[in-house]
Amino acid sequence: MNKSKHIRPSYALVPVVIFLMGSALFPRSLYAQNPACGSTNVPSGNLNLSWANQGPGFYYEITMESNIYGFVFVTNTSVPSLQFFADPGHIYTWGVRFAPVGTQDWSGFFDACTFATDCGSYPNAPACWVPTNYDVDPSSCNFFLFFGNSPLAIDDFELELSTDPSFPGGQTQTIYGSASFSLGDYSSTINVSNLAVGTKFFYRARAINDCGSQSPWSSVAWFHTRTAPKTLNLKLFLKGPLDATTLLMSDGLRTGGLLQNMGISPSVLSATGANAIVDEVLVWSHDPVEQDYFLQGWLLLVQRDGDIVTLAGNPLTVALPLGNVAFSFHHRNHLPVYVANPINANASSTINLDITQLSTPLYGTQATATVNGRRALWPGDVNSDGQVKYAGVNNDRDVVLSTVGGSVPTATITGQLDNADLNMDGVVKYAGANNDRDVILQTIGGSVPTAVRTAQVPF
Ligand SMILES: [Ca+2]
Ligand SMILES: [Ca+2]
Ligand SMILES: [Ca+2]
Repeated sequence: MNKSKHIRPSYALVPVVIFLMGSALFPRSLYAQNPACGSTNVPSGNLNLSWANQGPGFYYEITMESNIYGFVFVTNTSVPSLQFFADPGHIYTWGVRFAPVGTQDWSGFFDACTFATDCGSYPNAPACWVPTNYDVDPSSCNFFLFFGNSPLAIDDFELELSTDPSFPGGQTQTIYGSASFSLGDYSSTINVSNLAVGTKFFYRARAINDCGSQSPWSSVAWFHTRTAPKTLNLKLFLKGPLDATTLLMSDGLRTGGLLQNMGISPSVLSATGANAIVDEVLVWSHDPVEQDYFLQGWLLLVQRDGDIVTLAGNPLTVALPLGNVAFSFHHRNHLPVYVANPINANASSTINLDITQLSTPLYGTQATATVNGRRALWPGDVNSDGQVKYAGVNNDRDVVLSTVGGSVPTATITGQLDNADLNMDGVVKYAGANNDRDVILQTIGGSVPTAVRTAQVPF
């Protein structure tokens, strides 16, 4: 059933001339019994080939060609019959020769015998599996179609693509593909490039067999291509390094030389003042319906004044999923946040999302700390498990202690970029002024050591 028709060479039935010598040794003739030579409208599908029995002591070699695929197979059998899958709409030519068991003393082939198959039943409608989401790359989109578990003799498929779900002529792109299955995998992928940006497309597919018979259309699927590039003006505060009076974050990691080798542009890393770099942050876009579906993620930098920029120091400018998009913001030792109101990415060329403003709704309850009337991400998740814990199993405080050596609480570690440095001053400190342990205690409420603060995100 593996057709592989595009790679198999076509060569004429091996027979006659080469095996004249064998024919002379074994002059008996073989006769096709089923299908009879010259048969037409032979039912396609599983077909039992049979020929004149030569009795015990002989085995047979069968050679099969089709007018569409060329050479199909050559195989041996010890009985005078062979089951074979006949595709619809083919003209098959086959031959059989025989030899005593254990020898290669072949007889001649019987005269080339030809039969034609019917058109078979229409193939089942395929299913359109991919794409289905809002974030399809318009420059290169793979369509993934599935043709059922036993697709009889599907040869090609037809894919229609339109912005109108009724697929009107003149507004519909038609793409033909070859369904070259491998055994057990009845799916096909076809790539379409240069789709329009920021557009909702509908698509459907149908299968075509070798007779040209078409299956019904699949059900209609749809997807959105990404928008044209948008500029994202993003802003957040990390409470760990945030000065509550000036509302500027410390750039102690940068001044301590701990942000080297991160691929940050030198001019960006050397900036001082409000635009000095504090640390890396990660921003993700999400499907606003399937909120745990991460679409795209970007590794970015946060400045002392909260502005989020690329490693080259610019606002993020990217193509986004068409329609509503949600965003989440992450930092390695602060709890992440998820923006509750999805943003319509197609509405304008610029998106402003300021997580420091109390007026920006976030998912969950107390998703951030409030510092001087502004929002700031909760610090203290040293072990990056989405919770800030001061006591008990997997708590974050013990990690701070073990980072400074585990036994002498007044020990400190400097010169390392470490998650335990929660106030991000370049020093890991468990006790004394400006220690990192108290940051954990403040985040969980400051009074009940067993309290736990959990990230307010829907994933
Ligand atoms: Ca700035
Ligand atoms: Ca934790
Ligand atoms: Ca510190």
